[in-house]
Amino acid sequence: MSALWDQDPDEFWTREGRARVDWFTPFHTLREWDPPYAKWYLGGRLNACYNCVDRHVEAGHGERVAYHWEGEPVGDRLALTYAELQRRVVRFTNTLKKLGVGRGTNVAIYLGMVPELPIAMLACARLGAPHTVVFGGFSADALASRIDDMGCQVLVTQDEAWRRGRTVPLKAVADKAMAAAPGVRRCVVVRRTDGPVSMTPGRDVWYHEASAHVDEDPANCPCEPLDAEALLFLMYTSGTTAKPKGIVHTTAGYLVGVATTHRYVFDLQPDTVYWCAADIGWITGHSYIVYGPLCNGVTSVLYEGTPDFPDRDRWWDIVERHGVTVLYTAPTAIRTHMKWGPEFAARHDLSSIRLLGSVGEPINPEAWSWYRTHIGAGRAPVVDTWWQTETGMIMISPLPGSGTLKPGSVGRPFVGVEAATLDSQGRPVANGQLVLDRPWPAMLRGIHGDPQRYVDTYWSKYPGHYLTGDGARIDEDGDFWLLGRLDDVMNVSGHRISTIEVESALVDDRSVAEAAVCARPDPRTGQAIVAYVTLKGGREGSPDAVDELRQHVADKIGKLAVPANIVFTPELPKTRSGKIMRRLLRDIASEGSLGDTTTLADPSVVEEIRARAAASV
Ligand code: 6R9
Repeated sequence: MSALWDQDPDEFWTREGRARVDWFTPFHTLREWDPPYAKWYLGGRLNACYNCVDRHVEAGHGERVAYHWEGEPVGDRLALTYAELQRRVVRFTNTLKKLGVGRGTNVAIYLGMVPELPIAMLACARLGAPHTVVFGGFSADALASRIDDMGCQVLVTQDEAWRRGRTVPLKAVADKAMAAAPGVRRCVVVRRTDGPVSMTPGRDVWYHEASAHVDEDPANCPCEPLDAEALLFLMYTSGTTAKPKGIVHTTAGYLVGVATTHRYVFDLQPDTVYWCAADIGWITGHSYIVYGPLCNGVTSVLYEGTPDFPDRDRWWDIVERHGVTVLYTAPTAIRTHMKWGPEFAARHDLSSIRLLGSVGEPINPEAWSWYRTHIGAGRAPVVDTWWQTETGMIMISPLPGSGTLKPGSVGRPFVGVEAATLDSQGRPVANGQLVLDRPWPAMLRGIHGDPQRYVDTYWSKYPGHYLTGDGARIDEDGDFWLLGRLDDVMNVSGHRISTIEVESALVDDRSVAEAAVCARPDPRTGQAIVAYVTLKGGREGSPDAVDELRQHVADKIGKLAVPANIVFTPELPKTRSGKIMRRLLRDIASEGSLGDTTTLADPSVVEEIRARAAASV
């Protein structure tokens, strides 16, 4: 495989651009780079849905399974072939058309891991209607702000989602969001649990009713030929301010980038059964459950539930039944299985597994070894893949069969990716800020509605270099080791959450005077959120106050952002110029040494907080 790395990047991406994707009009120019803006495959016209669905059917692969869908309730399953996927996508597309969706209509999708989720995304792509998928764990406020920011006119949701045998009322949350974001004209509701929902006449329609008499013939529902740079979707992600950023991904470069990396990193073979156990609501799911695997025409598993329902061997039962050959998941999930013990995996025959992947946060060597030993029978390579919502595709990763794998290292940059580590002066060093130096096909095209923020966030610290926000070390062999975020972004169970976003949610509670948030290491979730809170009027904290604040953060952002610890303190440690000393709070939370405290305005505050932190829940 090392031959892959030796290729000229432009030749490589030209060839992959032709090989991975079918074009309605071929591209004439590989790339235009007008820093910090890149365009790829200029002049080309294509459709992502056509490439993910129709062409496979036209090529005679209609009977191949696209998704083995596993519902959370045991036995609730569906083998969706490419032909059946095509019928369902056409049906969804025609239903959206009836509701006035066409090229350029923005659509928000708030669904759990049901087959209609990829189907709705593909229907949007077929029409040239950009989508934004909002993870089902986000709150009404978070959903509303995304709908508003993108200007979505249509929302697709479901009655309720299954979660560990209970139901989560997605439509009720969507109702609240639509009340706060009145731009939504139509809401399509997929029936899943048949639980109670309220429908607003004129706005809300049941999908099964609206689609009842809709044509399923692809011949009458052509895929729109779209410009290579047509907006495919926005994915909102946390930055270093309270407002999430709408990361812009366009059609051709994104599709070629994810299909190419998916093919090489996961060493696809004709018999590959691939399972990425992420949620489609995150970039990992977009790139490596939907667009990459479908573009490559592979068979994937799509699972609705959690790893421990009804028992802790659920994943391994799925692997065994479908003969999964490639499994791609996050370190936090691996550590959870590790905590439960290897006996659950041992109940099943996992001998089909050939390759294991990891993504989302640094994987500690213990988890890496456990994964390889207990899931990979001690022989499957583990590829640790580094990338971001912004990069769209895997950027740094070992390639299977290309040399020794080092537990904890993400290996080397992918073909055509130039990565470096810089010190604060911008000089290359062995251990520093990870930057990317050359445009790649799936790179973000900007932040929706905020070009200045795009420049400020990624391109101003080191002009000409894309700033990842991560720290990394490069060893003597040129292998990369990721060291975590260097900015105010936390990583909890592989989910990106900004400290400022959580602080704003806390301060929004009427009882809170001031709040500071940081992360501490956590053996299972990687990081856990610690909040230091000063209540108004000198009030002391109480267990009720803790519950209230946790609920408030869940309402403002979602349960994923709820602090693990809340430390009430009469004062926050500040510099003489009034800045909160976050580093100090991080040190306290991590029970590390406190370092330099000489700039503190009132040193006694620290001891007080330390004592309270030790006693916090
Ligand atoms: C794909 C995804 C991106 C941030 C990234 C980094 C962390 C992702 C990693 C990793 C170490 C890996 N990250 N993969 N850190 N090793 N293999 O996760 O996107 O949600 O945008 O998060 O996640 O800190 O900057 P996203």
